[in-house]
Amino acid sequence: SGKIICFGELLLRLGAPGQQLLLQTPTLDVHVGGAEANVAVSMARFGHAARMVGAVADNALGHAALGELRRHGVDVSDVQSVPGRMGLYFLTTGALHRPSEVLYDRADSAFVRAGGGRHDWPALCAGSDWLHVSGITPALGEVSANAVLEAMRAARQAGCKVSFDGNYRPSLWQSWAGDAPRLLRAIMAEADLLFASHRDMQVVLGHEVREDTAEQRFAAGARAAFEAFPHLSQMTATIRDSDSVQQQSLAGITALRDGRLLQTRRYTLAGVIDRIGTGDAFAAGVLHGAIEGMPVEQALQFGVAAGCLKHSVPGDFNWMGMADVDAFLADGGVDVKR
Ligand code: KDG
Repeated sequence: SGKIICFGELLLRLGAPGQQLLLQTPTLDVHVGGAEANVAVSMARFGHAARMVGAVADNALGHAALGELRRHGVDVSDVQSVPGRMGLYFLTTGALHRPSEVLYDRADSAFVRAGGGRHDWPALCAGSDWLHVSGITPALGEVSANAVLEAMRAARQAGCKVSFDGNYRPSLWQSWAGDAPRLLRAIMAEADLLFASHRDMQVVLGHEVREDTAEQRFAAGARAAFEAFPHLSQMTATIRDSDSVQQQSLAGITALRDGRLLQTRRYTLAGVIDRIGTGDAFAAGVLHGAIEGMPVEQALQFGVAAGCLKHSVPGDFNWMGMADVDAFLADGGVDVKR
């Protein structure tokens, strides 16, 4: 097992129960989320020493969020409690062909105000094997973006590997005032392991990736990533299909620098309970594979299995552990395409 630090914003999720609309529900279900926290929880569940780094509001909401992470065995001693408000998001779960909707209420949160908190990055990174960050934090503003870069650079200096998940969130990038392509380029250049979809690469490229199929779009994005980042040896993503909300299909895909695409079989998931956090469950699975020294194909398979299982668990966190993933995988398979 390994030591991983996850840096990012913890959010509270307020969801309309069942298939209700926010407009009609008198009650809301509260869950704790935040993409990097979701990864930290999965990693702890897989038996790694996971440490969350960041800042939360110094009030009952922030303390509750920390309590949830502790419950999963995530070390939260480097999440600072600072003045300000917790970032929130409201969720309406989709039904039939009505997609789910996320409404952010996170502007000027305690995390953003504190620039993610003040941390001794060299010391944190020296004691860790991996740092995991995502494109959500830089999309929150310049101060957060600089904090991500600082963390990543400290990690590289300390010989701690860096995992970056683009996690493209259009509503956050739309309000970004600066040069987003340049920023994301600088960030991705620091990553050892890159999770990115063609949508993340569109931000980097500053133009659309036009291909017919999801696989082709991913491959085009990966080619662009390999051109832009000579040190990168692989790029990974999930490919999903969301025509119907209750039935999803999910596959894991990795492009290797030598031009090969590794793709898992596509799993069809009927009766979806909750698909928020799928990408994070997947990233954690792939990271787990990397830490355990699995071949890329096997790590990809483990990641997609974890992502599939997340669809069965309410909330953002994936409660599934290694035994659950292994049981799921008894049924798995990877196709190698040229
Ligand atoms: O990946 C899941 C996240 O989107 C969710 O936890 C909320 O962190 C979040 C965000 O910023 O969208």
